[in-house]
Amino acid sequence: MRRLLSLIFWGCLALLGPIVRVTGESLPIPPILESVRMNDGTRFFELTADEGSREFSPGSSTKTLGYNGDYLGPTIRVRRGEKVAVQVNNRLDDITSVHWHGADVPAESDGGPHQGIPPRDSWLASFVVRQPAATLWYHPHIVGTTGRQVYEGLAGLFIIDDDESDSLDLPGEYGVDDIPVILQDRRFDADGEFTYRPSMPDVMHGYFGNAILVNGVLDPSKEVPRGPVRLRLLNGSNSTLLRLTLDGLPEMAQIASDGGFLERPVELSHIILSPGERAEVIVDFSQAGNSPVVLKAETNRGQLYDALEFRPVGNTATAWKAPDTLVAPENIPESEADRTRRFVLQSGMGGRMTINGKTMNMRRVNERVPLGSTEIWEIENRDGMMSQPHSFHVHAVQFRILDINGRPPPEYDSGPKDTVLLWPGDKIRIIARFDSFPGLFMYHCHLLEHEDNGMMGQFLIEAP
Ligand SMILES: [Cu+2]
Repeated sequence: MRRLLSLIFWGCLALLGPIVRVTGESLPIPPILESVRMNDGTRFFELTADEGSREFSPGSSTKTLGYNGDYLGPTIRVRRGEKVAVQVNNRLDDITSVHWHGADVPAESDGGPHQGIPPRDSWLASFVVRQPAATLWYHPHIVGTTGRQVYEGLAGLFIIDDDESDSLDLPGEYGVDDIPVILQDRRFDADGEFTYRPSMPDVMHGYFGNAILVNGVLDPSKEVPRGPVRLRLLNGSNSTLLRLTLDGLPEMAQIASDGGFLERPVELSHIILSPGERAEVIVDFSQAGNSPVVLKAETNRGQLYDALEFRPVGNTATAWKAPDTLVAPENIPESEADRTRRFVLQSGMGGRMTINGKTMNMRRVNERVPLGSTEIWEIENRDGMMSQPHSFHVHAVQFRILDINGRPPPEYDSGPKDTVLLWPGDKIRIIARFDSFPGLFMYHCHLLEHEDNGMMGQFLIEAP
């Protein structure tokens, strides 16, 4: 049924034609952020959110937002065990915040709506990196304006390394054979500018675009070595689901999901990412022919984009030998769960987006979770009639999917996750240990128009 729904989504909604523009600009690689100082064993970073502008197509400039630049932000790269602190400066006219999506950090450093940074003010997040190697990301998280701020450019990658990932024989030269790929659809107008003016249907169904940006540019290309190349894929779109395939190679091997490595590489012909989700894949360009290989992105509106063109260079290498195992699986047995909570996602009249019938209220604690407990959260998308997918994100934990509509998850969805796609009518059970930090955290739909219009709640992790 779930597969059928997916086919219906990608098969029958092909109403809008593709926008094909081949400019072939070289793919920009977000720079690794240099730390500004070391102090008492803590590595300090600095991010500044500011206004800017960018010419996405020649001759037309769009107002944007960015961290330490005009659009998007640098990649923050840290090691497990490291003490880090990030000072965030807000040079916007609006309140903002920076949430470390997927990170296991204290509530006061989580960067959610309770850590808003007023205009011209700064905020310091500090934490010890406690979790395994993963590709996380960061973005604003203020109630009502997250969609606009992310859309206009505020987002960046947050990569964690550890000894285990170093010991694996995987491509790891950043920007060469280990390539960040931030995918975002945007709605450009006739003047070549993009604006964020969601109508009521946009709130209900998400602010869809008519072009796709990769690392902040249209139609880029990238020279790659003719061997295994690791892509760190992020769907950084506001509300658009992406189905990714390769034109020129039959498959790719997924090695990591949101929160880190899978047990073993999983060969896939396509990958579906909802907003906020990540996947790391190995693409073996030794198996490519002489033509470029194109990363194609199909949206749940049926648009098909040539998102990124890869041009393999160099001598033909031998085929990549995938490792048999990556990391030992860390499953949480269902028998360890202390309780089950239920969350029903549903759209209402007039764009009222609810979880368990309620819209987000900063003064309401929706759920109280005892520190150290293990819980099953059963999430249901009750928007079957509206054919509306949702993307459920939980702060503070990496969870495991127990089952999807009663069936165990596919292997690629069996690793650590912080965001999960729910097709209309889906019921998904996840399990997590809430054992890190006490404090107030968020759960919400990661379709940002839904989040901004109420589909969010708060849970308080309480120390005994
Ligand atoms: Cu939603």
